[in-house]
Amino acid sequence: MSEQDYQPPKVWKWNQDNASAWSKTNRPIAGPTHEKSLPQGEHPLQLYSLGTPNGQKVTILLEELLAVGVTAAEYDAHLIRIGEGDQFSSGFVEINPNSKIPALLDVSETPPVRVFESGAILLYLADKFGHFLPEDRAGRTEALNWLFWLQGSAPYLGGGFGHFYHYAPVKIEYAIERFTMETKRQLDVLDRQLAEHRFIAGDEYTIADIAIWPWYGNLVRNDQYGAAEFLDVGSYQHVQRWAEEIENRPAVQRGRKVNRTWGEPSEQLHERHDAADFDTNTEDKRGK
Ligand SMILES: N[C@@H](CCC(=O)N[C@@H](CS)C(=O)NCC(=O)O)C(=O)O
Repeated sequence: MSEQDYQPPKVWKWNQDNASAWSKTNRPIAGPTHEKSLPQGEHPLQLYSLGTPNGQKVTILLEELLAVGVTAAEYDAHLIRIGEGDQFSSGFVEINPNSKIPALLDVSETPPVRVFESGAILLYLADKFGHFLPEDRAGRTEALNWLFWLQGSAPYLGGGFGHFYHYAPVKIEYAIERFTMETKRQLDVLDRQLAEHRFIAGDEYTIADIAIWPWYGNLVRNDQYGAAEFLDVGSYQHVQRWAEEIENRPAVQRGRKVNRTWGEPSEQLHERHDAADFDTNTEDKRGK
């Protein structure tokens, strides 16, 4: 049936025979599918994640915190393979009832504190350790404006544009048009802001940059969806300048490798339990 002929039925039914690449991920119900507890390492922070843009936000902030000497931000990053359904284990659902990476357990607190939603994790860590979020009310509010902007905007980029332009098995003009329009509008929002400011929320590098870069930085650096030419990303020159500056930060270079299972082997560190893992355990070095 072509998309023009499709008429939604009166009541939607879950077709479980429809075994697509995402059939282990996409379900119309919440809750666990299997009993399994989560592994736990030795560090104060236990992260359960995957190196997608939402995952990168947290590992970049953790690496930035360690880089400024916050040893209490030491962390174990455990790999959650969402294509295999790891996010539906009973242990994962206990710390994130929404079954999506990233999820954090702070075992340095009594009782341990669970944190889910990447934006909430960034805010929790910035508040807890007093870095990458201005203390004055106006500065803090501006950084949070952009953090919440990202949390509301990225689903149009990922679930909208990225899905229909890159992942969907059929190319649907209506959907690609709609989400391209919105993605380009968002890039223009960022470009105008970055024309006036070195960083997203002003002169200071904050969790707003750390949240936005994995999505829009990777996009304009052509590390996401192979859409650089299609979106004419070169025309967003202020976003380009900002994206390059952030990409050059050593903590960003480390953070983006954590829990990544695709791309160059040297860019993939499946699990991170120690700072030395970056030198010895990336996929090009493991077992050598
Ligand atoms: N709003 C959430 C979104 C998290 C999210 O969409 N995670 C995706 C990977 S990037 C996921 O875990 N998908 C698995 C699933 O949908 O079952 C956040 O910011 O943490």
